[in-house]
Amino acid sequence: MAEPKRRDYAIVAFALRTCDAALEVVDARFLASARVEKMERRYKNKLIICASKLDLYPGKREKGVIYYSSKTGEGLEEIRAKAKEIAGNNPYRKGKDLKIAMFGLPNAGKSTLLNALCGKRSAKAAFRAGTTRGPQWVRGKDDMMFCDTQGIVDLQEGEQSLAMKAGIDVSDMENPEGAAYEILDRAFLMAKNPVNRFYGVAGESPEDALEKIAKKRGLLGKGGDPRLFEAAKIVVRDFQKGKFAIK
Ligand SMILES: Nc1nc2c(ncn2[C@@H]2O[C@H](COP(=O)(O)OP(=O)(O)OP(=O)(O)O)[C@@H](O)[C@H]2O)c(=O)[nH]1
Ligand SMILES: [Mg+2]
Repeated sequence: MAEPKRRDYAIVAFALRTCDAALEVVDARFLASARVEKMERRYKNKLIICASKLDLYPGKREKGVIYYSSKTGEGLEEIRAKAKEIAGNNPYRKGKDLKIAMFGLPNAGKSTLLNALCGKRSAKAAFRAGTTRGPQWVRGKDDMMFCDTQGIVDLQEGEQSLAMKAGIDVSDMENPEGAAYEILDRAFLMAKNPVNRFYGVAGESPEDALEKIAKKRGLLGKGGDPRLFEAAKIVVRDFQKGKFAIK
């Protein structure tokens, strides 16, 4: 897996080098852990940090970050205005177009943001990390050109930590149980266990909860054993989609 990831980095870095403003798209729920610091440092002069999925995140807001929701439209105008300002001020800009490129982890919301800013559905967006495979330039209003890019991940990042930021699709995971137990462990520390509540089970421990979720969903193998691998995929995906929130 290392080679394609390295290639993705180089391709995205090229798009960022040639743009006048760089929009980093980070899921607001995972702002502390899901930023691509290497790119932030390299392109700090033209960087705008945009925290997506505000509709799924009622928490505290960090300074210097624009929070927005592609669902409700909140914050989009602020991003458009800031991008226009930074791109327009670039003294090295070539030509009339204001070139604005997106970057961030897979599934962060880059393609959806590009479509919202352009007012058309040009970029393919879907709930599957790895939907965008390469850069795509799309013309917006006011001489603005937007570039969608594929998601990038740290070469050293493991699948469990990536899953906790919704940056890997469960169908690509070798061990979804690892992430599911992390989610369940954290849910069990909360006063009103959001996982037990969401699935309508009375799990007494993380292990017991996963078994009960599997049974409730009819995920049973030979001899009636609960299929924990399948149940874990459901829990991780529902968590990634924001069906329940954990601290
Ligand atoms: N609730 C909510 N969902 C969002 C928002 N923005 C994006 N999404 C959802 O997040 C999922 C991923 O969105 P994409 O735009 O495809 O993400 P991406 O960053 O382009 O992903 P890759 O192409 O895999 O790198 C989709 O299911 C979107 O509908 C938002 O502001 N709020
Ligand atoms: Mg995309």
